[in-house]
Amino acid sequence: MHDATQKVLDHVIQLDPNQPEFIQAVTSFMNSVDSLVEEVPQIVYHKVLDRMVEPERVIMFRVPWFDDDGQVQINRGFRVQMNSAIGPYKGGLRFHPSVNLSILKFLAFEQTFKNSLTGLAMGGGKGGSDFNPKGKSDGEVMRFCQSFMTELSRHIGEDTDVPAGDMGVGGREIGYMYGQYKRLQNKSVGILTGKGPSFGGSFIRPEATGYGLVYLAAAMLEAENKSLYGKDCLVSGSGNVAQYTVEKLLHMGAKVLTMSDSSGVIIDPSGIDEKKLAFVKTLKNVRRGRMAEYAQQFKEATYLPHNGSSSTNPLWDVKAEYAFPCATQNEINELDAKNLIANGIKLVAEGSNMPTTLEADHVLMDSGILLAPGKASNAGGVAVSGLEMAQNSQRLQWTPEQVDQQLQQIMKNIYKNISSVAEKYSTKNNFVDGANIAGFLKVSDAMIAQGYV
Ligand code: NDP
Ligand code: 2IT
Repeated sequence: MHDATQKVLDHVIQLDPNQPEFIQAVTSFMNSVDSLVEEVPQIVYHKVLDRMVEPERVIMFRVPWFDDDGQVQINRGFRVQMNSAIGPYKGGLRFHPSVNLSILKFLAFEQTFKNSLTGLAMGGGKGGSDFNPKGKSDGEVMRFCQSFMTELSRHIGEDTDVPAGDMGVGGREIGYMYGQYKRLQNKSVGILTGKGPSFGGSFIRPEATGYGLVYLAAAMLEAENKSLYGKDCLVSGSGNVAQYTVEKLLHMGAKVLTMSDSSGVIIDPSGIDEKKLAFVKTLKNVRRGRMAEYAQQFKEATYLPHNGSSSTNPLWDVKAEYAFPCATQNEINELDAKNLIANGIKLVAEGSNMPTTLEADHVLMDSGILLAPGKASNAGGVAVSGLEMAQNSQRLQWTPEQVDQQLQQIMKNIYKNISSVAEKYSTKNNFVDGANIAGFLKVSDAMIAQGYV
């Protein structure tokens, strides 16, 4: 690494040594953009990298709420407003007990470059809470969301910052937060995306991340004269992204062998078909149950509970052609990556944000397989969020077909952009470098043009 890049990375580590996820995301990014320090010297002159790793603003607040026993509970709320160089801050809210500043800064950092790749005018942000929605009643979730929005409402706006969902935040939570915002501000404006279609939500937003992921993988495979048709695929997770990834893979004629949740993995050698997927959707979205039930319902499947002491995940040790991690960060470690390669995987397309550890990344990249990094391959969700903002500004609602068409076009454009930037600045098919460099060039150009702010 060049001295100038190394200095920025060292400073990040020195300032926040206890933020491992943020350091990981910055390290991976710096590895890609390091070569630009000579090619585009103004990024050093204008201290672009130094500024990019420092959020424009971090908001942290207390969220008190009443549980069903009438006891007051206290959680932490956050919003990281990372970068507004190309548009209003935009990015999801995550409700999960692991949420802390390190995780939200890594997600907001990734989001900034991802959003720039969509071609829409959106800056980067991320927020959420360490609130655990698991096992909470509907009333508890509503009271939490209302309290969370009571504070967040002062910091967001349709032209300032527009949050959406992420892990633990879906249509239910967005609805409750939107209702509370409206009550506080007496305004019906698009301050959140992922709303219900009857109150300003875009069609295809729930599907968009998973569908977009499969569209991008299809574009990559097409360039190699390959396709998804008839191929065995691995999917992890069973939430929003995983469900619609499986759905679109089935539309494309692929066979899906696996899904998972935070308790365990299901392996179904006969394939997860439309009927079984419908079962998973009801199980996870309506009954909020565990994937273990899948193997009770469909006897051909095996359920393997996560074993805390195991250093590998059995899901990544199933023989298949293509893999779609759609659960959470660092879900593929070095050994998992080696298992994937040993089993003949040809493509890994990331639905989750930063699913691979730095070591796993090296294993996958060195193996020469196709690796689609999250900031490109999961950008379909935020892209349709951008389309929802456009519809809200127009006070119009486009048809599902219109939105899906635009999503397909955006994912094709992302593929073309990251592959041509990879060829120009790195090596053919190095989509990690392609995505990082393409995102960086667009955001840095806007930052330089706007002076030292
Ligand atoms: P959901 O909350 O809907 O689903 C998350 C899924 O991952 C659940 O099945 C959950 O299991 C599982 N999971 C969580 N932690 C673990 C773990 N430690 N080990 C195994 N499985 C785990 O979230 P999303 O589907 O929205 O998000 C998934 C990923 O995609 C995240 O990385 C998110 O940042 C990313 N993403 C999401 C977008 C969106 O629009 N929603 C857009 C782009 C990226 P359980 O049911 O047990 O909790
Ligand atoms: O990680 C992501 O891109 C998201 N959670 C979606 C963000 C959004 O604003 O739609």
